[in-house]
Amino acid sequence: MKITDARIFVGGPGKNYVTLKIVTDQGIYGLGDATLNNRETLPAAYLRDYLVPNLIGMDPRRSEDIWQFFYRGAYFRGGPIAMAAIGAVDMALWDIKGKLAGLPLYDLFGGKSRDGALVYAHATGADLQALMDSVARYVAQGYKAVRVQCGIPGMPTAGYGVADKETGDGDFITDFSGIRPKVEIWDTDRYMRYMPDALMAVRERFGPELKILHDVHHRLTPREAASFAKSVEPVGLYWLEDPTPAEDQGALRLLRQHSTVPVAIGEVFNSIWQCNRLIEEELIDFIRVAVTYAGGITHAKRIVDLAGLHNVRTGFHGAPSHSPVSMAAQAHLNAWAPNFGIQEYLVLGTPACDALFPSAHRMEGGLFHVSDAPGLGIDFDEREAERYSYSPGSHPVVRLEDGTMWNY
Ligand code: GCO
Ligand code: MG
Repeated sequence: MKITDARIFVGGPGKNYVTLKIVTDQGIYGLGDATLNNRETLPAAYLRDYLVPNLIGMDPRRSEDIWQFFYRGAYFRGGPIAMAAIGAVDMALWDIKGKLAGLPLYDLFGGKSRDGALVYAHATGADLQALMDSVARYVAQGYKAVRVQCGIPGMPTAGYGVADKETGDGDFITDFSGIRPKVEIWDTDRYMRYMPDALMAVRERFGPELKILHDVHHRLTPREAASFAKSVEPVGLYWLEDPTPAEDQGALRLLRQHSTVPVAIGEVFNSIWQCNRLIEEELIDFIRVAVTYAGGITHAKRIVDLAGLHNVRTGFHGAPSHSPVSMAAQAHLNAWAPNFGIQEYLVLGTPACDALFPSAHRMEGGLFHVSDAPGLGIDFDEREAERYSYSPGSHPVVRLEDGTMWNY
């Protein structure tokens, strides 16, 4: 069996999805997602210039060797761009493998460990009242877990994950448009004073059953994070996400010594070497990698297995940055993983997305039900893709009030 063609598409409804389609001499094809938010042209170029020319003629069944060939063979290994490109190839090869076997991927991993996978949605509000309304809408739809972010009185700009206007459904998506980033101003003291009470107010309004998550988005120092974690303890959070910038694996030791709040980190990681210490020292409770830029199913599964040895559960990244292709890959891992925790969920379900990526994956009652079609169980409509093209974007940048650059 041989790979005869590999095509890359960039674009999608409101997003620059990077979709890879690998075609074989047996008519079976596989799909992969290399979307890297606001740097989408780079994994696309890495695929086009380096990986695709090598893929032609390879046996697609040898997904492990192909992964090693591209990873070890690069000499300058890793990084989000290369790993997103390798990740897309890997997903597509697993998709082909599943189609060849006539089995959904979860069966190749070891079979289903659960029927539906718990997901969480993003609730947000410019103020606490708007946040409450947003949470109420998700609860009414059957969500059992909700991430909550809200505006802070006196904060110069809206802050991470916060609606700066009435969005109607409360499902706020950051405005990434334009190549020059928008500037947000951040004030740690205001955040630390206000947010614990706001989170407690959500707990009091919605009761003990709702799983409440909160994302600090890398904004605190290790000492601040430890102090913040202590102050939110009475809320009973499901998790506290990215309390500190993720590069420093030692930063969470202080938090761990002072608090038992569950910690989730890892959406920016692209290698097991960025989280092995966090996992082995049991400094975290949830690992947040994404199959996209963590090198595909082959590498993400290694991280999940290591995590399982240390009581660390999964909480895969699922921001709108990911196309339904990598969300499908994660859905198969979620169905199988003995140490599954929760899945962030925002992508699938819009009519435009469903038209571009048809599938039988479905959400019901706050649970994600994976399709039992062979492979990833997702398709890609190339004619529909012709409607979309690349549009440049940028993450906002963050400064303190005196102008100092801070972490977005
Ligand atoms: C999350 C993330 C995202 C990121 C985004 C950056 O928890 O969902 O923090 O919202 O900000 O993926 O591109
Ligand atoms: Mg996050």
